Amino acid sequence: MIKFLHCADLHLDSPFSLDDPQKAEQRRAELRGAFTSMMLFAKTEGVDLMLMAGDLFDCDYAGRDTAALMAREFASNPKCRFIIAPGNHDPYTPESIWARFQFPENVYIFDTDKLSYFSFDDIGVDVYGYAFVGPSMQQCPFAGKRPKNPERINLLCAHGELGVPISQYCPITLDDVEKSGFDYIALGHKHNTTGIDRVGNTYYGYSGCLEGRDFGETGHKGAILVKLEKTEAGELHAEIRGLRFSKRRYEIARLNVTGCMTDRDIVSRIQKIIIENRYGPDTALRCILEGELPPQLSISEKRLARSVQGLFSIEIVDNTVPMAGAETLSEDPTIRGAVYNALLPKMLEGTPEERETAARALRMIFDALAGRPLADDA
Ligand SMILES: [Mn+2]
Repeated sequence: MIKFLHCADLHLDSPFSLDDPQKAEQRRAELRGAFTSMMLFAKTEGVDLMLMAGDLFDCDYAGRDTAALMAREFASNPKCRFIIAPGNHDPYTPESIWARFQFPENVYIFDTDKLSYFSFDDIGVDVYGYAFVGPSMQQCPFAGKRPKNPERINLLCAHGELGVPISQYCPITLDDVEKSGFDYIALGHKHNTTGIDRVGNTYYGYSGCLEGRDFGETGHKGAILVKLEKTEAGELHAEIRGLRFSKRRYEIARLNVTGCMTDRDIVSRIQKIIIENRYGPDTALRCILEGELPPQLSISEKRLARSVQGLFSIEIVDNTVPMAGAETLSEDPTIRGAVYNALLPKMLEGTPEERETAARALRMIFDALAGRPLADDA
């Protein structure tokens, strides 16, 4: 039986998208922390191999100190072989860190866009792979190819885009996977894990990234631990487990706030979904407010965000419509009723932008008529 970890898309040193630059810097440090946690796990678990399926760096941001950190981590676990298949963000070029930096002996880096492999005779494993040698790749290097020694455990470590035939990032078809003859294909490129599936005799899938970097990459992130055994008859037994290494997670919640009369009502509903979903100090939350609110309640996204407790950070998006009490408003003989009736069709049937503008206009006018200071969005 062999044991390996499958990870990808570390994007070490990449910038984080968060409003607060201090928190973005903290996130960069935490990403390195997630990486070292994974390395510590590999050591204590005694994995034989680590398959790293590309985009370990964002190439514009790859610092030598981060390369040095990686090299130190690799060297501290000499029993584990680290196999790296450079991706579209960290392609193997003569100037790249892969070519120029001296990595320890237990690190194996694919350096061409043709399929090649490393043999590990002591554990009966061949690891195939290839490298991006530039920011894009039009063809799948393993399409129509098969491993040389079918009786061995044959793994593929690869960066590419599965199921997108016109992809610029190494288009891979399910047919390529099914006919490949590999026992396990460790893919990188998609930041949200797909889980590991099986087609024909091949396990395949995306591990996802180690830490989410924005609201497009929600949920816990990590790597995949695989235990594989191949019998003499060529039968495959696999135990596959997703592991969490991320320190934080991005989450998006939609919240209907119809019935709320004050800021405090809205904040207490937000606190309620935080508890229900077990969001906590590890969570960067985007909370999208929906539903109908009294027109005189002027929402400030920033002010609401400052009142919410218990999260790493929160971003509030106000998609509500000022509607409650509409019956009386539409009959209001003053300018309030006239404005309301004029904006109502846009608020009900407009495009999302028109609805937002109409709702904002209504609140501003009502605020102005009531002599309230305008909603503070600063
Ligand atoms: Mn990629």
